[in-house]
Amino acid sequence: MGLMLSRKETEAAAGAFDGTWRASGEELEVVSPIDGTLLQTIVTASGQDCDRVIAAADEAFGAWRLVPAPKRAEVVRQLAEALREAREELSQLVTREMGKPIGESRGEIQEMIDVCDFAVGLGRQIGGLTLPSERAGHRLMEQWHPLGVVGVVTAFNFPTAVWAWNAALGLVCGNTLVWKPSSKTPLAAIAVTRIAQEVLERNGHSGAIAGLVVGSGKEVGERMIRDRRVKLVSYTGSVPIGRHVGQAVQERFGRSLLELGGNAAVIVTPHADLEMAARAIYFGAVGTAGQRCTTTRRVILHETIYDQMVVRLKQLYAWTPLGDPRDEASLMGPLVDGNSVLVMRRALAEAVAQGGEVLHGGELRGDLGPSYATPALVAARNDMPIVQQETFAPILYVLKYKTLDEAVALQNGVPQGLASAIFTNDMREAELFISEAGSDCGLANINAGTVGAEIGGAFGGEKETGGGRESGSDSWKAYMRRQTTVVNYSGGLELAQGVTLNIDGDATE
Ligand code: UN1
Repeated sequence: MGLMLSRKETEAAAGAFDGTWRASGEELEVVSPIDGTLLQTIVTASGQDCDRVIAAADEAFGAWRLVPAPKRAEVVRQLAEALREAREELSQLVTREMGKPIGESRGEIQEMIDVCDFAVGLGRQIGGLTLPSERAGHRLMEQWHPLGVVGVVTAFNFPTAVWAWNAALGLVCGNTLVWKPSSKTPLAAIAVTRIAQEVLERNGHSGAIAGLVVGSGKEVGERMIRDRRVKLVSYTGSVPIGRHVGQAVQERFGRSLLELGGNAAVIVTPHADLEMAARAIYFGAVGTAGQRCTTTRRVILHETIYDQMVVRLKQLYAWTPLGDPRDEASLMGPLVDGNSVLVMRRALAEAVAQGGEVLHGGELRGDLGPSYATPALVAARNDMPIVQQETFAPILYVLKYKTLDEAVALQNGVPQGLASAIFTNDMREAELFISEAGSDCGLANINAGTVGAEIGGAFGGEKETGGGRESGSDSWKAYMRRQTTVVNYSGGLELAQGVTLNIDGDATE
């Protein structure tokens, strides 16, 4: 099979797959954030390549939808096996390409395997309801049918797992895929697509079922969102682009599934296990160099434990093992590129200008490489404009509260609504937080941090996060079309709602 990096580095790889690998767009140099080395040059997909990949996926759908769901699930089972075999190689590739620590990359590949396993079971469970009909001798039921081509647009921070959440479910549901990965992480996408290709072809199916287009949003993304053959666009990324995607897809009455920005907060009450809270907050803020949508960006501390918690967080921040993410000892690696470091520095300057105070970190670490910075802890207020935004960097804003109602209002007082958590051993506080008067987020945890959502639950959030749900629970329903069916086996015609058809005698005249 051979993953991307085993190829000669001088050989430009094709960034489009429709059953064969060929691309005619511009060249793209993929550079490692670890040390700036050129990993590979990719020929990206042109607009025409994109059309071709969508057409091939659409054609492949005709046959794939007819394969019984348990048999499609068997292909996904084999995909999980192939991913298990490639786990270490893929993990190393993810780390080299986007810079997350190797332990986190292994966790990401594990997440792909887990969601495939989940989807295998789903192959025998995508059933609809049978409901009581109001008419005698009638059956009322619903069925779930495959949708068609699913466009999957993924971000750099989870360059493989987010595809897997969509792909494993999408494939078992009978759909075909066109994947547009982030242009920062095409190598992981090419490697994963090759694995999928191998598994599909080995089972006698077209590789075009798992199509790929590496390319710019303008050239390739625009086509995908406007193409009527793409029945569902699953987009993970920023709020402004997500708003554009949602509108463009809606205009043609397509479906979109949006996973946009987060601005997760953790509330710590006086009744919390403070050390447990400090560690969860620390990892939630610093893990993946603050580049998860579930990253802890705000911590809301009760005034009585504020000083103590800040001291402990400062200690943990100062301890941070920052370095080469291939080194098992590094807890934090570089940000994805030099621009992200600039964005982080700009956000810190804005925070200070808006009345915040940097308590720790935020320094460039040019000695380690061009995209390294120390994680920052900033005393702030929730209404500062910069706190209301998602800056994709390791900046944690520290806020203070007096009453729990105030803390919940602060937690909810941002435009985003993805992840949230409370640390408390007081049952009333905990229950209030997850009640209808509590967190308004799609994910709300008690005594567990905001990052590291399990694949078994539905993943996604409210408000500007976009409302989509992926991965576990009944998220599969987004990947299918529902059909309500009445079967009349009574031998007579009975109209619904008690309506009668008054035809006297022979009404043929
Ligand atoms: C993302 O940041 O886009 O909950 C997804 C988590 C991961 C997924 C994050 N399982 O942190």
